[in-house]
Amino acid sequence: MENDRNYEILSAINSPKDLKTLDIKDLTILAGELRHRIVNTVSKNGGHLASSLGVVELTIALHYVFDCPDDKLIWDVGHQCYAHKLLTGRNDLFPTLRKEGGLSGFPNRNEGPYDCFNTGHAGTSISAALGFAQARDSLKEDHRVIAVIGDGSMTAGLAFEGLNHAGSLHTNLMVVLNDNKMSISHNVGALSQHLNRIITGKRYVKLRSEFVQALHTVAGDQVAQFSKRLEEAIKGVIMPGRLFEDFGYKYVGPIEGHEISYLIETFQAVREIEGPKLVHVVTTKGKGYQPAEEKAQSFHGVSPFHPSTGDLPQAKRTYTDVFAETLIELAGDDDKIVAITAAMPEGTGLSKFAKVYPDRFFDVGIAEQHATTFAAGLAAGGMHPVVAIYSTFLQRVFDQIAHDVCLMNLNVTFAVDRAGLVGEDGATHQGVFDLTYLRCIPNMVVMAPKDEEELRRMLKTAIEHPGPAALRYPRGGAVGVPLSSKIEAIPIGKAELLADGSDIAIVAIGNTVQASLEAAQRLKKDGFSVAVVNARFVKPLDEAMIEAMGKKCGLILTVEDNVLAGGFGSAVMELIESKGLPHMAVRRVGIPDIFVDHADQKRQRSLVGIDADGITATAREFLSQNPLRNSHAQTTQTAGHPSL
Ligand SMILES: Cc1ncc(C[n+]2csc(CCOP(=O)(O)OP(=O)(O)O)c2C)c(N)n1
Repeated sequence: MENDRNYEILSAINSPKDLKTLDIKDLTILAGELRHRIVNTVSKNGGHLASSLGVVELTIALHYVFDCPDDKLIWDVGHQCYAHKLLTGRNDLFPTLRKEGGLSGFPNRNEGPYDCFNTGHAGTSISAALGFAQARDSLKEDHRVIAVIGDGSMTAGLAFEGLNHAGSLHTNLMVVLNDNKMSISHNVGALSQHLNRIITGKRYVKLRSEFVQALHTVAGDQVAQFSKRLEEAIKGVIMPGRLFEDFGYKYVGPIEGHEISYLIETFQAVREIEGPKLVHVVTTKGKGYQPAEEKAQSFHGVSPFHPSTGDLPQAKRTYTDVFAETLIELAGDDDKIVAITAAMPEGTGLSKFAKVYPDRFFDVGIAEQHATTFAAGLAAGGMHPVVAIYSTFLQRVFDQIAHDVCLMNLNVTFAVDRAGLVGEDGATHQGVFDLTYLRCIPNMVVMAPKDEEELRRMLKTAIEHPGPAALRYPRGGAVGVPLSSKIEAIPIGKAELLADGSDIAIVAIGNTVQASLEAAQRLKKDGFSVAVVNARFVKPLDEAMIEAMGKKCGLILTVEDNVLAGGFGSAVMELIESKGLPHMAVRRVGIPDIFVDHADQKRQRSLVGIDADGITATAREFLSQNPLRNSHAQTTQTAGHPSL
């Protein structure tokens, strides 16, 4: 791929109106320019490449036929919206994609009226579109509403809830099913097989008519009657879109999704049909950029890469890698261990597990709630299920965790990946609520490792614990500590004192422990005596340790990569309140009551003050506000730090 290109047609498009004056030849050239612009930018900024490349013609056709922003276009997940951004006045800003202060990688209402609904999690588009359609009807407005949803996202239960409701409301709504046979990995499940049958259905349709015709010719009335019934039955199995027709939709498809003229004609015709309709469009993920077409899974979401060769950077060893390898190791000794992912075999590392234990691995599709209740059933039936889900997607599963797992105190392990601030994916993907929503549920054990060796130990601890347990670990590279050959479980609720001290106790959880150790070093240079506790458990807390350190230091500074509301620091405060512990002041470092936008992960940590700089600054302020907490602090203050 050449690096520089003159985007002659694209540069002249300031809004979708400008598209409508172009002919098919120019629209086809525009598709090439969009692809080039997307590959070029994503190769620098990282992002979701293959999905966006797959919908270039679809996006052009939708904006050509419909009149956004009056018409409402809602992208499911929204990771495929780059061409949409480029055609809706954001070409100039596109180089800022996923950068701090720049364009979001997902639809975002703050960027203007063309992004009418924020997305990032799968399966929301049909429900949201139906809400828009109903609002339009209630307000007696007149515009169209279109949801674009992938075959992967269609496996989400929420998508079916929307589909089901829309089918009964009979309002004007168009669902575009973008079928590329892929979720991030190959799509799974019966729906995916159904769609495949539709796509390859021409063969069956031909077969059906030949068969029925043959029956008519050779048979009399009775057999003809039978053949009619048979035809109906066959139709149910093989008529394209019968499933959607039964849901109350007019089904149109399957349609080749890279033929602009064909797409335009189809949308123009379907636009005029009243009621709910579903257009089934068949696309190729990664279309037009060979490396992404060949390795659609690897190019789903990428870090910066070399655009001419398509060479992806070598990934650093991550917490996810260590999790997957440890699970394989533990599964060797315990054949009750099974692993479950909700459409993220690569992201959670479980694809490695699947290679070793294919019969003990389950990809359930984008169905986090089902994954959890399925795990509950497995546990109730005597297995040791490990459910690996990103923190942000586990948000969906609160009720299943409470009602289906914790209420029965079942042995389900939750491996909560991408916990904490995640970087460029931004607000929709931050994993910053899990400590809060997990620790409030009875029976749940909640832990977070300070490094990858502790992750190994916590995974063993969780699986051996005869009830529900969650361990959460961050996105990105592990610390790089050596791994022991024998994995030792950790006693439940046991913290680790990493450094003793008497002026202030920094009590940190998970990935904030390393930064806290660094902050302690700096505070020591200031002359303070600083204790550092690796809390390990958010629930149950190591009450004895916290009480002892609180009594000794008088000041407790809690640190977490989670929202402050209801998080780890709150747990410590609740402990102090419930035990009526005297003479202890607590200050909490964590994420304030905001949604943290996209930026790189390091920068995000710095912005909310959970890195070493931030922890040091808060500790200094805390110490300065409490100079008389204990005698040692008093001596230190008067001796060396009058300015604090
Ligand atoms: C609730 C939820 N679970 C998991 C994900 C992670 N995820 C992002 S895109 C994607 C696959 C979507 O597949 P599809 O809808 O077919 O779109 P495609 O990328 O194939 O165009 C997944 C699993 C998510 N965004 N939301």
